[in-house]
Amino acid sequence: MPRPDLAPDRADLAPIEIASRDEIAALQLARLKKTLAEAYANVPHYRAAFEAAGVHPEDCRTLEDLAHFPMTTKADLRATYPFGLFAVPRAALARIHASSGTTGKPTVVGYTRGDLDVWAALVARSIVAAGGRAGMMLHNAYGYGLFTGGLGLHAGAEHLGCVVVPVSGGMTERQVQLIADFAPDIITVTPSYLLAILDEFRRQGRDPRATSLKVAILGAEPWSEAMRAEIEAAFDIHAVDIYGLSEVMGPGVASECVETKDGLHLWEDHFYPEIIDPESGAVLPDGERGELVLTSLTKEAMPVIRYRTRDLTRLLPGTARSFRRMERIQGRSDDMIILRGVNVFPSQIEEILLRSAFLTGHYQIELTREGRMDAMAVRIEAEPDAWGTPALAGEDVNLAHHIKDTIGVTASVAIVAPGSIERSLGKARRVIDRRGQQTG
Ligand code: DLL
Repeated sequence: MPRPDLAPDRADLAPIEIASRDEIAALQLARLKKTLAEAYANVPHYRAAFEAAGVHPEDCRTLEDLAHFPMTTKADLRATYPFGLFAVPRAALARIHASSGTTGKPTVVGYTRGDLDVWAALVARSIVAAGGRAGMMLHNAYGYGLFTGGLGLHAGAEHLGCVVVPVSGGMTERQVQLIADFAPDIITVTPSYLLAILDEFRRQGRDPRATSLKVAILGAEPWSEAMRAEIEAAFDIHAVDIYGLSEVMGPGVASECVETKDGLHLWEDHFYPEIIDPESGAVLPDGERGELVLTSLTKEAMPVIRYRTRDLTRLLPGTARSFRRMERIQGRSDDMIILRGVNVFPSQIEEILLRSAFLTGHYQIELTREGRMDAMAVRIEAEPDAWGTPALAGEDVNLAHHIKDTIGVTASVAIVAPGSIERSLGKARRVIDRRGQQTG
């Protein structure tokens, strides 16, 4: 049976989503000028950074002029920890979120009541783009707490008028039980945790294709087209991509439209995107791959000017909406593996591994140093039905060849038993780099 057509009616879209490019640019410029002026007036860090760069908010006369303004990095957030980039007094704040960060202090972000309203409206817009409607039930398995995923999706779903089931991550057995008993239409979750939920369906002997679910809204970590195909087939649902980051807001900065599934439309009325060359910092033309840099256009508590996301993508013209699209994030520049001089992203390896029908999306990449040579070992779990059968014979060697042919790096591939790779409740840890731990 074909999956239901979930494309929203044009009447369900905000007028700006289908406005002309000129209208969008005019709105962006007006909002950008205001944001620069407020950041300069209210945040000492921005005033100092603008002055050091010899620019003043009034120098921004066109959208392209933004390129003269200094960029902001995660290090700037750390240096001003916890509240140094806030533009409003404490009493004007309504919420704080933070991302744990692998090293050192967390990155702290703040929201006014108005910021929370905009965020909810943009997540609601993202849910509509994914095929959601008022009245649908949404099972939210993103983690609640300081992470923006849980509360972000929650507020957006309520704003739209969905029935929210605030499950959060974890207790996978219960996730399956609640999906079976409550019959939700939508699930919001990281793609890797949805695979853990899929395992649990099978463990309980339940048919994942027989659920009430129509669409999964997946994000917070990189995933591939091959993973989309696997998830859509396994659950017989639509799987769409949602992007965001706490420094800029949280989930709902960009989202995929279910009718096209061709990358994520950036909600350009609230965020101005640029793509830069990560080495030189130069702004690149649309269509070229580089690092995504985002400027908030309406944020009150913590405006961000030219925030370097570290996420690698490219900008493409709009299709289902007037806003520009960004291609699925290939990975973060921090996660790029440099192996014997070749740059590799885990998502490229994933794309190759998942072409095999006998393998699952549970995989991990381990980097070690043998002598002075770096080595990459990939472990991937077999589908339970295939494990121990001749179907897998020679598959490891085939995959290693594919990786060598396609990406140009030598990797060893081991197909391992179902359940042997650590599951995450949120963002999966794909790469374990042990190269610093060894001497050779
Ligand atoms: O992960 C916000 C979020 C929650 C997005 C739920 C989508 C769904 P952070 O914890 O601050 O915020 O992490 C942000 O996660 O810079 C990307 O590297 C990565 N990321 C987020 N969405 C995607 C995606 C949330 N759809 C960082 N594809 C970002 C690839 C993503 N990477």
